[in-house]
Amino acid sequence: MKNLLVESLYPSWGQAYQPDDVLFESQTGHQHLVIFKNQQWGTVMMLDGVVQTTEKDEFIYHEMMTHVPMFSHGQAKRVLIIGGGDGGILREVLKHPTVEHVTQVEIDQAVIDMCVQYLPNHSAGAFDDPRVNIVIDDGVDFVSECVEQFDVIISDSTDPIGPGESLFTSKFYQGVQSCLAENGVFVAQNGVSFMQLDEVTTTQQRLKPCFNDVTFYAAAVPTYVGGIMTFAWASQNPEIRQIDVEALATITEQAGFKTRYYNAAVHAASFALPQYVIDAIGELS
Ligand code: AG3
Repeated sequence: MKNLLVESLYPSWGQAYQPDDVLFESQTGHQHLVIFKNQQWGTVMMLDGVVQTTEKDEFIYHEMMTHVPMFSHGQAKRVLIIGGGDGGILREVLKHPTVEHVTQVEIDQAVIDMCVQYLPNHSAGAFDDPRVNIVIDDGVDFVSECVEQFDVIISDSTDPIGPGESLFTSKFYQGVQSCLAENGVFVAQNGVSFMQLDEVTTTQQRLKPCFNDVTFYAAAVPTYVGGIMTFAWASQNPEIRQIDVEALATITEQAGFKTRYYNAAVHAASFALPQYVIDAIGELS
């Protein structure tokens, strides 16, 4: 293998890709964006040297970030997506027949444009859906000033370095709290827990003052190397995540669309956390 593209996330260890063809590369004004082809993973998108998404394994992340909060809520009509410029979350959200309106706030127009062009199956036409309103803005500013309320809010951010950093702050979580409807659910990508355990404890500490129920759920996403990725979960109503597997199975069946990773049993099991994560966040409520 030659001319490898090495992920720069961790200082002394990482993953490397052989780019067969670099489709796009530029400094967008917000971050460094590169999209390339790789034999194993298909088309890959990196921001500031960190793998964001690949054609081959994107479904795991996008289904778990979307269907866990959406099916737990059960009747989400209004959804807010922060980040997610590749359109993968939007595509999954729109599969839910309950959805009437989606607002997506992405800071970087270039990510949307280049992903529509080079990763078209991520959005699969979702940006053209009449239920969707795209806002190019900073996520923290948007939630701080927003007067609307949403049933589900999904934060599909980069790691807390560069433009993604503000999406892990108390200010952002306070904004999310203020625009989450009654019985609403907030979820956020929260890093690979074995490698980024401080992210789990920091998020827990910052979410706790704003929400009655704060926890994490997990899934292993192959190209987010280092073990399981944790997703933060926050809501004011602890009952929302107590939904049992059978009830979930009925709801998912009624929704009438197919998934490739998500199912009711995976949903329920994803809230089981390894002991080192439980110990790090203290007693779970
Ligand atoms: N955003 C999350 C990428 C996180 C990578 N971090 C890591 N491996 N620790 C993905 C955007 C997909 N829509």
